[in-house]
Amino acid sequence: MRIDKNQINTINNRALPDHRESFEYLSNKLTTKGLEPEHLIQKIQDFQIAIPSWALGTGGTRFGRFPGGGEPRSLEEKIDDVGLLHALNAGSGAISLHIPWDIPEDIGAVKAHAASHNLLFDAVNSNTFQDQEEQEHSYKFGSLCHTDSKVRQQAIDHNLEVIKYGDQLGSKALTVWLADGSSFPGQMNFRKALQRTLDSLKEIYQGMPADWKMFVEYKPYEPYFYHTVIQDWGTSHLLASQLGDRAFTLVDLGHHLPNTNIEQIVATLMMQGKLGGFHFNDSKFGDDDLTVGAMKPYQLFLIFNELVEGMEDNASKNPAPAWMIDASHNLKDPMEDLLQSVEAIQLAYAQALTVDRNALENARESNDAVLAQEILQNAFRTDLRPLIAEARLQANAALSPVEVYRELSVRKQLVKERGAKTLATGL
Ligand SMILES: [Mn+2]
Repeated sequence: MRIDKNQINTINNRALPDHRESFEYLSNKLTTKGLEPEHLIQKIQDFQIAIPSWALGTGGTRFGRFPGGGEPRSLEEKIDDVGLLHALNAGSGAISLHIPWDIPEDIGAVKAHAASHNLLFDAVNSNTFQDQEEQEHSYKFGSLCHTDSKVRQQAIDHNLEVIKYGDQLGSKALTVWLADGSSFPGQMNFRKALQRTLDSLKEIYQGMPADWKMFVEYKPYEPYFYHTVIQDWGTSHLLASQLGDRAFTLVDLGHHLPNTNIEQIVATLMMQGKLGGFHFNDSKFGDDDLTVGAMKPYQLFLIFNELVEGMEDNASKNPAPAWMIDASHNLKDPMEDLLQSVEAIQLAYAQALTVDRNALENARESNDAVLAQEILQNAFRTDLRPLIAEARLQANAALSPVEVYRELSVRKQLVKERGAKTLATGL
């Protein structure tokens, strides 16, 4: 299924008078503050967020999975779904593939298919946290950290294979997330496990094309519950630093212990030029994979405040981070969930762009905590939704993506095309 731009226009037109009024009001407010609405719109349009191929099916928990019907049955259909999202919001112009769930069979055809939706291939993701059929060695007790060199070699070879697929598709980065860890004190030698992981990563790093980057993701617990080999940003940074200039830390918002100051982590990594990528999601307790902005929109804004500051004052030459959503949940239609997530990200980004940085810096230098809070919360509490809608409108996308998605009965159409009992590969 493809959405015709005329269908979007027809629905947009109905809401246009109301939108014009809201946008004009906001536009005047922003101009008075010395901001240029058109400049902000350009920045929002340039900010593209990659959709992971595993988020298009209904996710599950370890207790169950409740598929919603019409899920993509193949890589082509996953690309179609991201194409639908991009047609609606003009902000999801890339797809992030997970191997081996999405092995491209005909590279040329897959590339052409993505191009027909104006989609690029973002970072590719390896998987050594599951055993696949026909796999010789098990990852039950780890992959890149395993005590047995044959298991480590199998995991290294898998990553090199993922790079090969990604290279053919035009990806420029590999994201490595390891489940490696232990569930019982004494089970694993911390030092040996970390050393073996570093040695394995070095082999993968050396196998990357010269223009590729490696993103090393961290996570404090789960699936193992006593320790994980790459538990935090510091461990990831240590590995990335020893690997080389093209290795970076990847921050996944859900991979922190409760109340961790993620915005500070972002600031520190950018100061070191070592922030490679971002996985967006939201959480109440742990790696909950909830819709971005559903729980803690102010935290998301504070994170973007650091990201924008880091990008505008880039003395460390941190490369432009790769932006990806990493979420999939049980309850919502995954497409609607992703539309909401992209909007929340764009909104937090736009809000951060409107922060008066000079005034904030002056408040900080004079230790005026009250004024600093006023400046940040003033930006956070200004409703920029008409600005995001205008950015979409100017890009021929939907003023209100979820509304259009529902009005066009996209899910119903997908169920009709694909069936009610399809199951997308993924978690
Ligand atoms: Mn992640």
